Amino acid sequence: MTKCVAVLSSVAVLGLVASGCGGSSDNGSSGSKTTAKQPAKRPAKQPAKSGGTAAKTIQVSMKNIQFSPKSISVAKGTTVKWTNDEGVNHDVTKTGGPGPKFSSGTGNLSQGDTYEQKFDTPGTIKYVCTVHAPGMAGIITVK
Ligand SMILES: [Cu+2]
Repeated sequence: MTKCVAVLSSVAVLGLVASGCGGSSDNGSSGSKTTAKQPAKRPAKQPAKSGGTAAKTIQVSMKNIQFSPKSISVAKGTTVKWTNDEGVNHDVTKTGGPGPKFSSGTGNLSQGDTYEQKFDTPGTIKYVCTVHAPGMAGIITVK
């Protein structure tokens, strides 16, 4: 089929329609798009950076033996990313609310470490740093 692509390419350069290449459905991904410009390499598979409203990430800092912000409200499907911003080990461990349990592992987040968790189930999730609980706790409201 590579030969066919090459022919198709050169035909396209000549400005002719590629009808002579044994059917148009051969190159499955082309669909109705007529952008046959780079037939050799095909990096067009990348889903164009998951922007949009669905895949969002909210940052929470761990600083002064607190989560900051302590309470956040996020849309369903949001990922929360915690970052330890001080030289004290912390962790992120769910203590209540809907959805799956999660924990970064007791006290295993050193300075600069991050932990991510996605929230798909609406409700109020409570979590703590088990090292500094109950003083170091946070709430995530998923809508
Ligand atoms: Cu802590």
